[in-house]
Amino acid sequence: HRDCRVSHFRVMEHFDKLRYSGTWYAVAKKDPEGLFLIDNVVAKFNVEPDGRMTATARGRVMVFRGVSTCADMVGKFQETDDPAKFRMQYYGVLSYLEKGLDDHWVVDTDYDNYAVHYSCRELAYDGTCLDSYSFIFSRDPAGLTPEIQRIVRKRQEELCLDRKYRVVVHNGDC
Ligand code: DAO
Repeated sequence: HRDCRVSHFRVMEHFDKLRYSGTWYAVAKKDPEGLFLIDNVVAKFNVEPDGRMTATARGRVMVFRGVSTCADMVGKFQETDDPAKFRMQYYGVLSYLEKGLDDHWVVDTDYDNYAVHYSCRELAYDGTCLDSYSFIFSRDPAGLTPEIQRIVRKRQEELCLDRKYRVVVHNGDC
């Protein structure tokens, strides 16, 4: 029987934000309620001189009902007791874009090929997640090797999100 309580999910051990920095292509995504980032999603993580992690992301986003555009988003990360668990404050370069404060957990990464991200926006009374989103990131926009796909699938199951992901296409739209 699987444990789907969010506080019991395992995240990356000894997370190293410097090795994590650089460009990541979103190759798959589990959407939250009211999806925002649609496709062509590329995130660039940085470590600022003061040691804080920041990110910029570009991609096709939903602006309002059925209308999408390419947008640049900015994320600033607050650290927590767990080095792999951040609070991410995000906003759009243009004021009408979505903004908010989300959990940003690095569940697993080998730094060179793949990363599994997770964010729960709303907990249920039993500690499971009511509204989550999750990105599968790849260093290579062409995707992940079968060997790494097996690792990623395992993590998706552990997050109780197996079969909830869709492919994020990169077709040069943004
Ligand atoms: O796509 O539906 C959704 C939720 C995503 C919200 C976060 C978007 C902003 C990301 C900022 C850069 C960090 C990768």
